[in-house]
Amino acid sequence: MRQPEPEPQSFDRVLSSMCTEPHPDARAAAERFLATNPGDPATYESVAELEARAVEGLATLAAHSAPADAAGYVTSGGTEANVQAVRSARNRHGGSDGNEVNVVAPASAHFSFTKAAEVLGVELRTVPLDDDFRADVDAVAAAVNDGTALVVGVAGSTEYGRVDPIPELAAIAEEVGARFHVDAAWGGFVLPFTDHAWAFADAAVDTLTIDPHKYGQAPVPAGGLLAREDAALDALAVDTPYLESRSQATLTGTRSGAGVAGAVAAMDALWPDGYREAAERAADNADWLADELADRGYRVVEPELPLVAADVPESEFESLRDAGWKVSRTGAGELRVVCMPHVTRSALRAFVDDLDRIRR
Ligand code: 0PR
Repeated sequence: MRQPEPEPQSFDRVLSSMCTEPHPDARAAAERFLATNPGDPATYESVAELEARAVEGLATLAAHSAPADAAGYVTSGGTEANVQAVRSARNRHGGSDGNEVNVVAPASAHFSFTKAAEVLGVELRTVPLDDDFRADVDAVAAAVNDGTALVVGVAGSTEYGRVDPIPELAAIAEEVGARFHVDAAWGGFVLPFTDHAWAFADAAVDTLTIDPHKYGQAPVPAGGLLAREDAALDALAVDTPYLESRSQATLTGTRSGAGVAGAVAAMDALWPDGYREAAERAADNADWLADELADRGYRVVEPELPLVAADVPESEFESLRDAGWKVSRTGAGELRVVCMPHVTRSALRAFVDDLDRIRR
């Protein structure tokens, strides 16, 4: 018997996700390319052409200029991009020949780096943050050595939306002959409209994660990996003897053509004005919410990018969840609200009204 189809989650009360409603053009493009596989570019030629445009678009964001040139591809989310950045650096540092290599990352780095270290057999050296949740530069300098294949900086951290001191971290990596990777999976589509130094234009960044399916308003699972040099991708290539294309640098084999086409359509529709407007609206919303929470006596972590964290007691947090709000908590237990494009001011007002009702 056919079961009734469940409805997808409505975004009305989703305040903790880094996914968002895709742009209508992106949704339409994704549907058209649902059955295509960019992993076989000799067969699915048009989606392969689209992927080159996606990389050019992402490179434009990361270089602050157009036209921009970078190697890269559309990954399955930020996790694949981060795993591949670690894998590329490991291989280029001799780690695939049995040498022991390590990766140095701030404690704020996403858990995908833990997965990468485990799968790739590299040591992950996690270093402490400063008192504003950014990588502590001195701690990073103390942790690197000759075996360091990769230093990681985060531009838009998952828990607090912080941007690490990217140029300083790049300099440390360079000094010890390590590669430097920036994880801008979430921040990448907001940062071009701020004055943060975070990307190819600002520092010697070797590889960069920047996900269209987060702030880029593309459909899941469109992540992005960029590399300054082709050699970073060459270090990932394996032979593919029975395909017309002779090698493959991606981690997954069959990939989402919908993600690729959706990413291009979203960037065509929104870069740069649409993304600028979304970033400005999100920043205003985050500031507004931070003020409202501070006015009510909560300790609020000042938003830097559009993400608000505040100390809200467990019982109130649970009541907000019971009221249908999809909120989450940081590792330290603070309520976390990610002001994605679907999060409107009126939704935040309703959220604060519910909080007031709960507190009474
Ligand atoms: N890098 C950063 C800085 C991230 O924040 C994330 C995901 C990743 C890498 C990994 O990206 P993928 O999840 O695309 O592989 N950050 C969110 C998180 O872990 C992901 C997320 C998205 C969680 C949507 C919930 C959700 O509904 O919180």
